[in-house]
Amino acid sequence: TGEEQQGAKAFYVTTPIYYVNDAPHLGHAYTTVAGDVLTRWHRQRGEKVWYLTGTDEHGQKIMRTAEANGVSPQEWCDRLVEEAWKPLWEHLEIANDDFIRTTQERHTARVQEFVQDLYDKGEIYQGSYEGPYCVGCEEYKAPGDLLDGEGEWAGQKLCPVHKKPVDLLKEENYFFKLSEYGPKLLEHYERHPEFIQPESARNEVVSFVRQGLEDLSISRSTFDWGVKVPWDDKHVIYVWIDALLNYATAVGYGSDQAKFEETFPADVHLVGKDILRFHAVIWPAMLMAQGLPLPGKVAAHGWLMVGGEKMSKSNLTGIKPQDLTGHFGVDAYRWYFLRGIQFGQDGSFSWEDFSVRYTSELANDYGNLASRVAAMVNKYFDGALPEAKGAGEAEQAVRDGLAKAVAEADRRIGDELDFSGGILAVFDFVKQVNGYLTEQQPWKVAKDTSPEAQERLATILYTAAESLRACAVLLNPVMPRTSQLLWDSLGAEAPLGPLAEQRVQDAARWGQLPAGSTVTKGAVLFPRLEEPKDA
Ligand code: ME8
Repeated sequence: TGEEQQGAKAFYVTTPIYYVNDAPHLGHAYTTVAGDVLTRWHRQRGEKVWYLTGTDEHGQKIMRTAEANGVSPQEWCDRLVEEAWKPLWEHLEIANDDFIRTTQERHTARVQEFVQDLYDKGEIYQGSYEGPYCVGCEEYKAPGDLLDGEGEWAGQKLCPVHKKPVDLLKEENYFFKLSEYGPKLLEHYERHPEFIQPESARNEVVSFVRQGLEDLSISRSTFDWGVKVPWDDKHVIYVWIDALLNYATAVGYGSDQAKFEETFPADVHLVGKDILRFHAVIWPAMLMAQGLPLPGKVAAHGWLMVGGEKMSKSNLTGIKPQDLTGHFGVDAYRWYFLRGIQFGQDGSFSWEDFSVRYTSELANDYGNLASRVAAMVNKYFDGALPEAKGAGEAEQAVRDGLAKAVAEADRRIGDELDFSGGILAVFDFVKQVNGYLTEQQPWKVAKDTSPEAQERLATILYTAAESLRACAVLLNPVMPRTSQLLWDSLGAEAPLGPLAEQRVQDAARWGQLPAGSTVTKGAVLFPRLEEPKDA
């Protein structure tokens, strides 16, 4: 759009690039939907935004999975990306601008250059690593962090995340002088308290770095599914060094300087708390070593839990995102996890909780408001939005409520990544408008045919419809399909233009829907739920 300045820095949002050892589950979708909502929110502020997601395709975990399935790692990755990952993001209406795969040449060539540069600068030296490694995490582990195995694993050490035995490595590696970056990192955390969110995550990282950092092995020499170390092709680059660099290579690092400067560094790296240290310690140290600017924020969210454990590819109990969207719809799905879980905290999912919230908040509060208003405008004014003549105290209270909802949602979602708080602010406003209608009783006012009563009726219905106009705008980043249905039902597109071009900053400006707009009894926003099959 014309507002976007050519050459201005984009607001750059990333998700982790996910391992393609298996299909995506609710946890991956949680991060990616959050990023999408943040992206769409900033777009509706009129900002230029760049939203990146992708897949992490190297390393032992992928290699072993491919072997177990009797195909080459590359074939396995191609299949999973095309058949599972990209289709899910399309299904969930994820508006990413790019999708990076770490096996792409645009990535691998630049990763080699980056690592070669560090080697030339003396930031990398040769050594050997002896110690535990968890292939599930693709992470070198500190012996003190491991659990003691029992039963079939008696005498073995287990990864605290995967609860499975770790591998014991003894191999030649190259090391990055990470230990030298502790003081600089601490200084950065100190000067930029917003760098790690939430507070608890920040504290964890600070105390971890204060204990002293060890140098990091950045290559592996006992398998070959990875990017080759350019000066020693018996080694492949450690998958995490390869992976973190996606945030740079995808936006033109080493290939398109203009694009790189317009985009890099990320304003927000969204991550689960499992991979916080990689993003808040290793990644900034790599950037410092190369003299590149650091990201604005690493935002760690909590885990979706199943039966008290982190939901993972192996303990999903069979729930796929598609099972939930099939039952509740894509928009309700996008809404539910952000509405129900405080971003940063762990949360769990249950069909029952989802059903209850769907029915009370989406169908009864929001959906009903939209259908009632459209029905009354049709019944009393033949579907032509009436003009509001004069506003009383009750109408002023609605306008004030809207102004408050807009300011609060904008601050919470756009600035603080407090998705549940921001969504709640909008839904409180929905409740307020419902309360307004209950008090004003337009259906009773309508029975009085006097001109004063008819004017009053017009004012009430206009107030409700104009409130809904704002709800469609504010909820569009979260629920784009239903917001469009509402936008269409209010006849807003013709006078006001496309929904995605409505600005958050203008959402509270009263009186945008012109009198005479054609209000139709559109599709039901949130249909009554079918009984679950097993109920
Ligand atoms: O870690 N709850 O990939 P990954 C919430 N390739 N979020 C969850 C989750 C859960 N139970 N399970 C997974 C990797 N996630 C690396 C990343 S980035 C340079 C490389 C989400 O496939 C969450 O965002 O294991 C978590 O950080 C990510 O998926 C891990 O995905």
